[in-house]
Amino acid sequence: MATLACKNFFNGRWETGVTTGISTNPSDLDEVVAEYARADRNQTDLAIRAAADAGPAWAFSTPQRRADALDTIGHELLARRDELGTLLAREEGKTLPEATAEVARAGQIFKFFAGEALRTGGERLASTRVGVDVEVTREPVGVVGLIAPWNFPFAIPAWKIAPALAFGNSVVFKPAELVPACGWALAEIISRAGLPAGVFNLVMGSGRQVGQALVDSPLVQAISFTGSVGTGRQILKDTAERGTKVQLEMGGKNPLVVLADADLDQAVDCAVQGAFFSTGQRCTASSRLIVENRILDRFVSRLRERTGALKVGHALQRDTQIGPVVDAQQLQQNLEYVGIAREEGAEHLVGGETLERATRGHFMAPALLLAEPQHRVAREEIFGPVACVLRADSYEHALELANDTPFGLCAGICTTSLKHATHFKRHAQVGMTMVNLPTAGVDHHVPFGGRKASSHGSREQGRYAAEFYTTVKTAYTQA
Ligand code: TXE
Repeated sequence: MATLACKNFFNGRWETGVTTGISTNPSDLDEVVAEYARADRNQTDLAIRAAADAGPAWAFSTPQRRADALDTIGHELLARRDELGTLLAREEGKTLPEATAEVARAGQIFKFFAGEALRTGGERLASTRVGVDVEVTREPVGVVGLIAPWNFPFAIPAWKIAPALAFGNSVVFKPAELVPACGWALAEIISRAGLPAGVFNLVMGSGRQVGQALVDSPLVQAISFTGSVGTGRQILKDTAERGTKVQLEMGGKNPLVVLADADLDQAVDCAVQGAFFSTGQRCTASSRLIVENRILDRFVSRLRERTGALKVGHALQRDTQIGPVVDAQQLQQNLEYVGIAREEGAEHLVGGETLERATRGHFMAPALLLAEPQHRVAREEIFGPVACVLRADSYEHALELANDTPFGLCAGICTTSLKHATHFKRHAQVGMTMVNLPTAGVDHHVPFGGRKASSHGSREQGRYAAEFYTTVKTAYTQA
């Protein structure tokens, strides 16, 4: 397929970078997906300046204008889901059905926030003083820097860009280096949606140059970041003195508890989907399967069989269930973790080796290990198709293990007991819980985010996104 030429977009114009980079297809390393413009700090500063200049007029634009623009973008994403899904599958490596669904979800997110632009309201309260009115309203924050990872190259940018624009902010968007073509394709749609020049800007390049310029700029009032814990914490430190508003979505080490009373088929389905689909490259992936002792053998034997039978291959092939790992570094990290787990004494149940296919790609057999809670494979985010099973003596023990992690994004339980499901929903120390569902796979219209080391700042998505993308004003009037 043809190689795309992708430029940056700032101040309403398409611009070349200071250097050119490429992205390749992880299913076929001989295929160059895109040649893209890489900006440096100076160019990023120009984009930030353009966003700052365009900000005030956009902030006072009518909600109808913002709603119309977002609706146009959402409509086009939905209409082109197959074509853009193919691009996503080529550049990131998720399977075609997963990729198409992601593009559709990005479209739905824009449509949701088109509605939110019109619904932005406030409150009017009686004052404690006679003859005084109090109004509480929401205003845009200003210039927002949006830093995205590679694993959801349409959906994550969508759930940052759409609310930012809906509430009247101007945007500088930096996609991850592995997926520039997806970022560019989204920007290209946004560039034709009738926004004034400078309101939306795309700047591609490295985290150290482009990302850091966003973090360091005094003109950027808010940063929304999704990525690794290390980078997220660094951003928090770097912005602390200026008091930039920061929202961080970082890692997960999500538990799926399987109790002895669970519907076994359903539990195995949840585990396979949650642990291995999207090649395990989801912050919501179920990487710890905490199984009650009484069904451990039966569960493990079924899960091992299902895992071993998963079809790993080229993301565009029809029968592929698990696409390739995103790049060589991530593949090496996954393989290293399988090695570390074995050295630490975990039992290797299935998978964990590289696979040869007709094309040169980063193919890996999903790996399953029977581990102990203190093993690194059970504590650290791996971000690949590597899951471990942990034994639990009882529900109480399972809950304790589920919460025994520095992370707190999501937690699932498979059970037919209402009592345990209800208790788990209340006591799991996470931002999202799932009962008889995989931990991965969430709705776009409700809050997304976690606790502990997984997240910082207010929630993304749904109506709760207003917390981050607006600032509240309290106005007093003497009648
Ligand atoms: O993340 P980074 P990477 C985890 C996962 C993965 C690891 C590394 O474990 O193996 O992170 O992935 C930009 N200032 N997750 O390298 O480096 C960077 O260019 C500002 C989990 O992709 O955190 C990219 O756009 N920005 C996660 C974004 O930050 C900087 C999803 C994320 O990059 C920057 C992705 C800097 N100094 C990775 N340095 C999840 N749980 O969802 C980098 N960036």
